[in-house]
Amino acid sequence: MYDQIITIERHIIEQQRSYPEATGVFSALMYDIALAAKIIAREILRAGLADILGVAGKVNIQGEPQMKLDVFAHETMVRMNSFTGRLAVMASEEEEEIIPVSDEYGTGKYVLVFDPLDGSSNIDVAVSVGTIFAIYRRLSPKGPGVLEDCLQSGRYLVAAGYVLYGSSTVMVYTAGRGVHGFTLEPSLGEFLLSHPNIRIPTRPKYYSINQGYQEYWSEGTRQFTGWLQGLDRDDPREPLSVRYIGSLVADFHRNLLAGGIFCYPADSRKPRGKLRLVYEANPLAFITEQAGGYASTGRCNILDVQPESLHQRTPLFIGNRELVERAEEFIHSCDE
Ligand code: P6P
Repeated sequence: MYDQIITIERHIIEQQRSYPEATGVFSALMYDIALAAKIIAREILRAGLADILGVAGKVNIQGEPQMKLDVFAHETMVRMNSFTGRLAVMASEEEEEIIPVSDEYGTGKYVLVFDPLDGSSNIDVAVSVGTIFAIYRRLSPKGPGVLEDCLQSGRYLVAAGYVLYGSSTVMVYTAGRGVHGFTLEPSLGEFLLSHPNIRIPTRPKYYSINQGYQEYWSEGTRQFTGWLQGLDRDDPREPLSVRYIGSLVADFHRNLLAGGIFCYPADSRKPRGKLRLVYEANPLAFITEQAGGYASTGRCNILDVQPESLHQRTPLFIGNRELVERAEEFIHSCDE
């Protein structure tokens, strides 16, 4: 029975064996992220109870004022990666500027960008939330990393992943050799391999979009969603079920496992969409492509977009390739 228990640490080491030149630094970086995920998971679980049990929910065990969970997640990711000498620089959804790594502990060859807790507004209603991360090799030659290290296109990603804090805590990552999912076994404090070699199902089941914004959509997006619902007389199809949680990682994870498409299009109020290119769309696009799917802005592959600023937004259509390409066709033919 025990030879079937594969921890994320063992999995990363086995993946590392495929890279003869590997020095182990990348593997150690992935452990650091997995540990940060465990710390964040514990706090999220406790935060809910703090409100219910009335424990000193407004001060933490050090007697400090209780942080907002997204700040806590951000601080945890930064702390777990600042003094390891593995990174040149970090960037977070929670910080306007890049986060230089202390020279005191040496700077490494990797770059880590992340959204520490996406969808955190959902916590109060016990909806799943998530951490999203992406890893690049540095471009700058040495010393503290710079902004350009964080503005690489998704084509240069070394690894990407997310952690879903829900009914269970699931960590999914790719290092360019398939997509692998691990479920946290709280009694062991270990992420155990639960979803080896994830492939997006050929037959999609769901589509995810905020239908409430329909009046702001472009004609192309409107016609595309009509097609998804089987309403296009010229090209009738089996209607897909709509599922929209309003928490990106939760919606993405369900569609990755069950098949489908998640859409956050540009609209008349948000001409560049809402979601962030660098630390949301790019990592999820890399994972999707590794799982046999595709991610687009509606006009081109997300991974080919050259970021111009750290927090820039992008429209996002991500999931089954045939659905995403159909979205591109509607947008290409209907929108200017
Ligand atoms: P809307 C949460 O605020 C978030 O950033 C993503 O997690 C989610 O997919 C999206 O925004 C939901 O946005 O405009 O539909 O509420």
